[in-house]
Amino acid sequence: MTHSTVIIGFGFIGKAHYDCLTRLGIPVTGIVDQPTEQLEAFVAARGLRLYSDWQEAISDPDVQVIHNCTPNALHQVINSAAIEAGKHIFSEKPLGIDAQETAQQWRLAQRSAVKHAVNFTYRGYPLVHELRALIQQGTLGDIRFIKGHYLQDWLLFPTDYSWRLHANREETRAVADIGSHLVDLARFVTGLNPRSVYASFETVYEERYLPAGQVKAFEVSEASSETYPVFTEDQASLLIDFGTAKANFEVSQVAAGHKNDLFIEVFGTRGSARWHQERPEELQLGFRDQPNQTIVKSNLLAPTAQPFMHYPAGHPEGYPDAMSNVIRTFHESLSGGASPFATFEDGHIAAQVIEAAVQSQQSKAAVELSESAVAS
Ligand code: SOE
Repeated sequence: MTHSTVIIGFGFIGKAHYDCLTRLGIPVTGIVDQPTEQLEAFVAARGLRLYSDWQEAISDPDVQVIHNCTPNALHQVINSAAIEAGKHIFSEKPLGIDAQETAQQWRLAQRSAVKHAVNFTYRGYPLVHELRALIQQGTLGDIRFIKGHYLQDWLLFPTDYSWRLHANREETRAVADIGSHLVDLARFVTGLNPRSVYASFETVYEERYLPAGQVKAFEVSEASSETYPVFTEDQASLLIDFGTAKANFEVSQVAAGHKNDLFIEVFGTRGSARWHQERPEELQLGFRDQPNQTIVKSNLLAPTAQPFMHYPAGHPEGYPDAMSNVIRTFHESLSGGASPFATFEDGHIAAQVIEAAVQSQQSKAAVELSESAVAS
């Protein structure tokens, strides 16, 4: 059974959701965004409704599912209203701008019958599920160390522009935008939960240049000579205590040459495993007492990984496929499907790590997470 779905926010990520939903045959019935000529033509050509605001979409009785693709500061208010209106909600990450916002949403979600998800896209790759299965089977032994990075260079120059750069002092940027993925990925594959965080942030450019004209996501735009202040971090180092395993993570949006370089390596007492988002169909295993191996996507993957591949071995699948896998597992759950996707609880735990990182940066000491993050 499919559920009629509205996308709120139709920028880069909203359009990506639209593509995934369309591919999955899930009926998108409407969109909420500023009514430009281009958007009006887009909805008219597809017979979609263009809502004047998000409140109108959420109060529409014909809508069953909301995809919230708005900027971070709007996640809480829209997600909460959707839950209160009894709509299933698939939210972009981070779930909120701080752990208070995410705790409130997680509490609301627990009291409601609606399904809730946060778009931690990297859970949607078959080799990530393979890594999780190998760890669960004990192939790597006891997990003792996790090393990871998420490095990008799209904000390397002070003339590079994104709405994310206007985040206020209370928000984080690189850590919330991409560090949150790394934290979620580590939790997902190892099953371990973060306990404390030691962090060091750096803002390379405290002042940047406004763009001269309209900006398109991920396109280099011309800069004006007008400057604006930047309050959030361009890069960060995080030491996270996952209880029986320690983790060392690097996060940067100004790392020259790195595009969407998400990497994780998990070290156990019997072996290690490495996965690299830009080579998503390979998983490298390392051993001391047998030859190292590279596992590639094929129908020999674990049964839990196979539903995440849709083409035969040697036919590469990537980011849009992973995102559509995550969206698919969420929509399947509306009819009883049980494949794991990130829920508001996972979004809240990621937010607690981010908040602890901010506090650690300020206090220059490790910060413990509250009990609720380590309980599950
Ligand atoms: C930009 O940094 C971005 O699109 C993130 O917002 C996404 O979450 C990540 O998957 C790719 O990079």
